[in-house]
Amino acid sequence: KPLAVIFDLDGVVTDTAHLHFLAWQRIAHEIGIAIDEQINEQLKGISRMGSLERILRSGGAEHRYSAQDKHRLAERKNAFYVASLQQLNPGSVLPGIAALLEELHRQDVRVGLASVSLNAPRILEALGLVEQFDFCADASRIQRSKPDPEIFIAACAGLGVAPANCIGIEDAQAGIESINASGMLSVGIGVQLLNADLLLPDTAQLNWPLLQTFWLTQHS
Ligand code: G16
Ligand code: MG
Repeated sequence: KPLAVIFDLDGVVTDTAHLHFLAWQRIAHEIGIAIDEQINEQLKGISRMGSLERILRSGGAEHRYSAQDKHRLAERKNAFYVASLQQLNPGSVLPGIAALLEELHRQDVRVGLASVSLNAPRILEALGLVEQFDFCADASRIQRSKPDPEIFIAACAGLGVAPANCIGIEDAQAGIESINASGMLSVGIGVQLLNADLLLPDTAQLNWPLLQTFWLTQHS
């Protein structure tokens, strides 16, 4: 069996993508850029500054702002986003996740978090899941965002488990690439992801027997 399972946060443990979108939409509107849910897909798993750069580019405004302006916009977006996190509670955990976390602990499988969100600790707190994670990679100490494997490798290192003994779970294409490059097995959540070693339509399908069977199939 795997020695550890490492989770992405947004899109796997809870759905904060819509809250990110609403906060970005507000900022974009203020500077005269219209964004729709389609661009939101491209922002999943992408860092805060990386997301802002993509939004500015989509409005042809990438050269209109200084580095300082961009920092101010990103900070303003984060203030809206953090305020909206107040709606999160234990009921906001995606289907199947709470039961899987409990079963992993019963099975003595280590549990890690690999989120690029600087708000990850407060989100886990709001969801009542702090105790369920043996180690959370610190997004502020990551040099290279997903699809680089750095954050998943940091989560493995913090758990003291080699990537070859881990499963990573992601809902974003950049995240699947990050897991694959780290040497872990990848589980994708969603229908449009490429290159996941196992692809499931949603988190409700996730459970320990399925992960165990998947692991055995990959190692036979
Ligand atoms: C999440 C979201 C991204 C967001 C990023 C940074 O990543 O998917 O849309 O831009 O975190 O978040 P923050 O602005 O809170 O630092 P993940 O890795 O949890 O999917
Ligand atoms: Mg995600």
